[in-house]
Amino acid sequence: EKWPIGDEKVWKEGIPGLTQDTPEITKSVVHHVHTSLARQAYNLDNLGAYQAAALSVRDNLLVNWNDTQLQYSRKTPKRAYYLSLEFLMGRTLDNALLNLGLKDKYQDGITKLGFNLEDLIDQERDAGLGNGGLGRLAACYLDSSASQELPVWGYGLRYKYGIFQQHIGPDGSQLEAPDPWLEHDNPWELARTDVTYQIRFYGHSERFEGNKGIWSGGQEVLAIAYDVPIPGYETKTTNNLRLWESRPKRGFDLQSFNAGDYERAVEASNSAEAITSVLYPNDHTTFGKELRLKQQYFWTAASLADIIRRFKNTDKPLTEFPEYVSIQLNDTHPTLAIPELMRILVDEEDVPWDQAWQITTNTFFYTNHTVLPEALEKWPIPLLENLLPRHLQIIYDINLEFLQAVDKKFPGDKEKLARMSLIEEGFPKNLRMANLACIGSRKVNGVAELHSELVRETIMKDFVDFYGVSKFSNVTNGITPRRWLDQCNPGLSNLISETLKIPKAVFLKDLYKLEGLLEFVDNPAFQKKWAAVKQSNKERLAKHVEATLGLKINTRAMFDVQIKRLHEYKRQTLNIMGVIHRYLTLKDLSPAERKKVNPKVVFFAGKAAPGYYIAKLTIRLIVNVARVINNDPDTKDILSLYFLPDYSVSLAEVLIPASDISQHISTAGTEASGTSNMKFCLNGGLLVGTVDGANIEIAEEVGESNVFFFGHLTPAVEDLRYQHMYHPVPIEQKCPPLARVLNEVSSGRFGDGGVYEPLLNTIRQHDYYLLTEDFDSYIRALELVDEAYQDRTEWIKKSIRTTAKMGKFSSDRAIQDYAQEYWNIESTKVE
Ligand code: T68
Repeated sequence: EKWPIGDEKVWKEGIPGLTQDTPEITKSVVHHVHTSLARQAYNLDNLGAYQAAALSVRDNLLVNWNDTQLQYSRKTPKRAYYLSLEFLMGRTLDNALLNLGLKDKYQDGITKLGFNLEDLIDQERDAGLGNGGLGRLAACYLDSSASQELPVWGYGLRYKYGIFQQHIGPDGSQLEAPDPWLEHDNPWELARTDVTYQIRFYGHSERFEGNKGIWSGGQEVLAIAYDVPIPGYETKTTNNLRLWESRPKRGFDLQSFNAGDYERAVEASNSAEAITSVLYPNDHTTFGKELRLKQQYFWTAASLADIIRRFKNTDKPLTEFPEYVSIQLNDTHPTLAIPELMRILVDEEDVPWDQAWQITTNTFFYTNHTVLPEALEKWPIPLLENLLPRHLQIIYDINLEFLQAVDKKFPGDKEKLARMSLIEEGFPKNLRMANLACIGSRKVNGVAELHSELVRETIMKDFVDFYGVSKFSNVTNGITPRRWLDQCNPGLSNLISETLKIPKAVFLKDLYKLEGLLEFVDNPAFQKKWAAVKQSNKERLAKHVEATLGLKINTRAMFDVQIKRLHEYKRQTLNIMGVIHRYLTLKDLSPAERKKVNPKVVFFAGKAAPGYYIAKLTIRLIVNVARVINNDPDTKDILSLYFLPDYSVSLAEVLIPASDISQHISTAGTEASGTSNMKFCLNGGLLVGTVDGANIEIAEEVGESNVFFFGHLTPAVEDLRYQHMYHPVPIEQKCPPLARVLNEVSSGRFGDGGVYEPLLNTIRQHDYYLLTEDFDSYIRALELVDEAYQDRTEWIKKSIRTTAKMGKFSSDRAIQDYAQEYWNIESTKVE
């Protein structure tokens, strides 16, 4: 290969290397202080020092990034692309240092410069470009792909505002504020103003023979690429997360209006920028807002254009596209990529329709994350017709052909046709995104065994009959042990390494190695060290809470944690009713009896969608119950309750390692997987939970005697709901202890009772999430937890066994499943 430009030697001498030793590191940090920041030692604060350190680390990432990308373009391995509207990355500095293996060196250098690395790490704002599990899963998968040297890129949106900041108002209610994560320059991204695409909206579509069409007119918006390097652990491989920002097309809008319309021109430019301005904070509901649909199309169209341009650089024919490209759809949000690829192939590349469909259905893979009916995405047809007229035609053509095939296989089954159609009848008609994602993809998967079975038996039942069951499989979720063990719990990670006498990298790359801990379960000296790590994590959490909220926490108590989005199906309400029940029970005891009770601290954290009234009321109830309980001299030493505001990845990193027990208590069959359950267990916390999602597989691994299960099983749920609907029994009869709790809330024991009536009524009336059915066994499970915690040695053994059996839940395993079973990609070593 010939050197493309100038003097090769001069060029090569100029290529930067990695800054690997302390003098090089301090030099590069000082360099960034003086040049990138134009500051000096005299006026440098922690924030400035963080920024300079981050820029210095970024230099290292980019050196590796360049080598990786050059390798990919030279060797043209098959690549996979992970399309996700959310990437909940959290902070980067600490993670990048650990993956690069440079944390100690930077610690040294930063100390020499007069700063403390941990303080600098704390300066970073979370990249909160996601709502919860789905977005964090995407982040873990990027880490695992890079760590296993797999050619995987992520594609998403660069929201100006990520998930809102949560504040708690004087009455205990959630208040939302915009998340200013880009207020200071973001050192972890690189604007690629040369990588841009024009994305069309509105306009009109003409049709020609052979399903061809032309889409023109309307409005064009520019997509600009921002690249975020994704370093693998202990490898040079550094992959890319490409996030798109929307901008007005320069010149176009301003010229297309005459001088008198200047204000409208400016409005048009504002509306272009609005597309990527904010992350939608609604999880598990469909909203039907035009701007959200615009986000989805803008992002899928820019990503596909980019993928196709890269493929075309290889000079291979488009018929070979699926041999070089696999695209994973993270939920239905990127499903418009299916008609968009068809449009590009048929309208722009002159590929015959049938061949285009062949290419498309061999390229895409669809992951479902929920079976809750209200969460299945639907888009009003009139909205689509207006915004994406050509895509709607393509969707109709796909639907026609598909329904003809269904009719051929199941002649005359009109109801089946109606259920399977891409279009749901009604006023307005709706596009069913899950149906489109399914028929446009090679494989459909759920995220835990039970969930995948429910996908096959409920929402995809007709499709299983039509395609055969082999199209529908399971990939159980996983979490990255780099962030969720080593980074968040260095004490435990060190102890494991020292005990197993292996470097951390061995088990951080092969999590099954943790099984070696089983040998030490009965070793008293090890048990003691294990308990000491948990204790110091509890103290770290207490310190954090004292510093941020000014509250003092009893670190001798059992720590019980429920942290996740607020949702009725996740049943934070069950938890808070359980806390009130405990409080009432303690109040009934004599002072002497109370002295014998083991203290417990209950933590909640999580955000509610701003328009989700019942979820917000639940927060308000928790906060106000906390105010009463924590100030009651009878009980405050044995029971306290905290709602920690503004839950985030960074807060999770402090909470999870400190938990003794955590709650995963969704109504059976509603939580697709859950991933924090895996994080708690990896950090030696035990679970109390329902027989749902990944809880089941965790219990399979660690043994049921190490998990506190309760509640009805999935097959019972449907019938119980039917009973509640048609043969309701008053709650006083059904569940007297819960009735008592509701009455105490109603009667104003925790502030104005009337406020909570709508929340209480969800339980008293249909009780769709079956709190009254599960309350007794829930309370019993918590009693068993209390008993088990009394025998501290036995508890520690359970804790060790739990961590030891978490191998399966590494996202490395999950990504291997995707890479081998679906994408057919292989790892590529970067020289
Ligand atoms: C979660 N889904 C599942 N959705 O609830 C959880 N939805 O069980 C699972 O472990 C996790 O996905 C990973 O598979 C979500 O987090 C959303 O956040 C969401 C966002 C927008 C629209 C719909």
